[in-house]
Amino acid sequence: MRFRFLAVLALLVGACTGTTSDPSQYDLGEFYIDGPTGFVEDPNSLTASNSGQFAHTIIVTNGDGVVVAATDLIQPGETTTLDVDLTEGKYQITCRIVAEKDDGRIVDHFQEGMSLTVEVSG
Ligand SMILES: [Cu+2]
Repeated sequence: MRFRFLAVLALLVGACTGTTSDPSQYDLGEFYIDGPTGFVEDPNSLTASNSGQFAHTIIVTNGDGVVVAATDLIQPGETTTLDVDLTEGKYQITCRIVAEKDDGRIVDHFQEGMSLTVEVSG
């Protein structure tokens, strides 16, 4: 009887420590934002890691285009956690860096593809 109880406890501990990846983790680079596109409830925070060679940002806008959360510049190799308070609805996560290259060309990270639509369903 005692042995069976220990076996059940071991299963429960295994279930709790089975996942190590952050479910609200986003990866940034040139020029993409990779990460989850749906949440069943407010994730409370988003984590963004910059795997690229340029600085990036995470800007969260709601369905009306209003900014509801934003990071400062995230330097290459850095990870930032952004607190959010998201009600049910669709949001857009974007990087809004607009930089001028040495040759005078303007690079808009949003237009280059750093945009992701995320839905909070409850
Ligand atoms: Cu960017």
